[in-house]
Amino acid sequence: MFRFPRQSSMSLLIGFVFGCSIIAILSKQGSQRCYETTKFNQISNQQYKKEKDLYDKVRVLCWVMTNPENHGSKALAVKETWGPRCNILLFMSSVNDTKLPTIGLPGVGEGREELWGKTREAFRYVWEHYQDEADWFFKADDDTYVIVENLRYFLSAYNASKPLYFGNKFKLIVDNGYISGGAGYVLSKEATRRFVTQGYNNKSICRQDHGGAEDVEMGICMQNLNISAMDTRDSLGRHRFFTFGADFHYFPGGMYSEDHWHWDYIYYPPTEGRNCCSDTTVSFHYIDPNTMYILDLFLYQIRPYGLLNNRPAIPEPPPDVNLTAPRWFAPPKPTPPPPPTTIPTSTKSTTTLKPNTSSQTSLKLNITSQTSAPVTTKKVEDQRTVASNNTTVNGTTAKKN
Ligand SMILES: *[C@@H]1O[C@H](CO)[C@@H](O)[C@H](O)[C@H]1NC(C)=O
Ligand SMILES: *[C@@H]1O[C@H](CO)[C@@H](O)[C@H](O)[C@H]1NC(C)=O
Ligand SMILES: *[C@@H]1O[C@H](CO)[C@@H](O)[C@H](O)[C@H]1NC(C)=O
Ligand SMILES: *[C@@H]1O[C@H](CO)[C@@H](O)[C@H](O)[C@H]1NC(C)=O
Ligand SMILES: *[C@@H]1O[C@H](CO)[C@@H](O)[C@H](O)[C@H]1NC(C)=O
Ligand SMILES: *[C@@H]1O[C@H](CO)[C@@H](O)[C@H](O)[C@H]1NC(C)=O
Ligand SMILES: *[C@@H]1O[C@H](CO)[C@@H](O)[C@H](O)[C@H]1NC(C)=O
Ligand SMILES: *[C@@H]1O[C@H](CO)[C@@H](O)[C@H](O)[C@H]1NC(C)=O
Ligand SMILES: *[C@@H]1O[C@H](CO)[C@@H](O)[C@H](O)[C@H]1NC(C)=O
Ligand SMILES: CC(=O)N[C@H]1CO[C@H](CO)[C@@H](O)[C@@H]1O
Repeated sequence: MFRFPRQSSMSLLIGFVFGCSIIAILSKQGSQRCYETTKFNQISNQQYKKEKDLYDKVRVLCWVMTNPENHGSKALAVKETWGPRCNILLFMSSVNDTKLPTIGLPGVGEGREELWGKTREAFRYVWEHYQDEADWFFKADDDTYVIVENLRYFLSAYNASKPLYFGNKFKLIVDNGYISGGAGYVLSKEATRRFVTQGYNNKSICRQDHGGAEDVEMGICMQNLNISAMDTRDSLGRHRFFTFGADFHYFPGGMYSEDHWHWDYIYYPPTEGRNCCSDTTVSFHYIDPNTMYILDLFLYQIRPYGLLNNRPAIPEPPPDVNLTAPRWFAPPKPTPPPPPTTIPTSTKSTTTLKPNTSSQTSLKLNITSQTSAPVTTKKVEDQRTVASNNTTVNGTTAKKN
């Protein structure tokens, strides 16, 4: 119910204040005030004019998973930063809160065990109320930061009448892979239609109760509905949807030096350093409210003088355009060097450092060669691929081999 005009920050602000008072008047708690919007982001008119062609062509409804505890903090930060850039912005919660405002989904509780139930109900809600007003239906958490313009740009290459869904793909559990929840995922109109009209009420397609891991249940559902979990990397193999913040993906160590679960889940090779992230990155996760405001400051206000933007009109296809790439697996860990035993104390440190350093370097080199040439990963793909999960998906149809 919370929409934003597109052209000027002034009307944005007016629309917000006005919308809020309407809600306050309509609701019985007329005295309830909107949340303070002192930090409300100023989006320049120019930004929106430039992007206007896509704003109208690639209409994105964003719904944000939140809960009463976060309405005035995390969800508010979304509302004051990236949220209004969506064509339609909705906050889904277990209670109606006229201040944000939120939609209190009926019959839905709070807590991790309810996330799938909330997701089911939220998609049903947006389909019932907004099916004609959006082409894409994007789910985000209240700690996901989204660059909505890049989401539109990326989606502009696809047809919303096809059964597709997009995000950061994980390789486990679901044959075709499933999209991780934290970075957000977007369903095409056709995918949303199938979910609500075919999956929602059919227990052989989608889980009917509220339990289970939200993103996994959605992945199973999508697969049963023949909806493809797409590759969202750019043509250079750099990711666009991130399960963590940029620093985690940028700096080696986050995933590379320890047994991080993400390492075992990610479907496509991870990328790090300056090449961690696509120029047209869409989302980061685990972003606290303050960081959202700072990201907004750097992305929408501060501008280095004289930069050119030479992006092609439509993004180049991702490396795995036909969804035939096998799952990526981490290179084997180097075996730890034997503990030094008879080395005098004076030389101990230097000697023990050597095997450590060299093994780490070789590990990194192997990673680098994979990430810098994503097209060759098929060849490089190691022999530990799980044969039992071999599934080929072509564009819109999924077939188990
Ligand atoms: C929120 O309000 C709507 C509309 O009045 C109502 O249908 C819904 O049941 C309410 N949700 C909750 C959780 O009370
Ligand atoms: C999009 O897909 C639908 C259904 O497959 C098709 O009818 C339509 O022509 C496509 N639109 C474009 C622009 O390709
Ligand atoms: C549920 O889905 C299955 C598998 O697609 C289908 O055979 C069955 O007819 C569906 N049931 C209903 C009630 O639509
Ligand atoms: C999915 O595709 C398979 C094979 O083409 C087909 O048998 C099945 O009915 C489809 N399921 C749905 C829900 O469309
Ligand atoms: C992917 O599919 C397109 C269209 O079906 C086809 O032209 C292209 O050759 C395929 N690419 C690969 C790598 O299979
Ligand atoms: C090097 O190896 C030693 C023992 O194998 C270990 O305690 C230490 O943490 C390692 N250092 C680094 C930087 O990995
Ligand atoms: C790195 O690649 C080289 C050459 O392909 C190989 O010999 C070495 O075992 C690999 N190292 C790791 C840690 O996979
Ligand atoms: C997995 O699928 C690929 C592509 O269809 C095929 O080349 C390969 O032989 C399959 N592997 C197994 C173990 O079925
Ligand atoms: C998948 O696409 C490839 C290349 O376009 C084609 O050869 C193959 O027949 C397709 N498989 C299915 C199941 O549609
Ligand atoms: C992975 C797959 O085939 N789907 C299955 C993926 O592999 C594991 C192990 O075979 C199974 O548990 C899954 O059901």
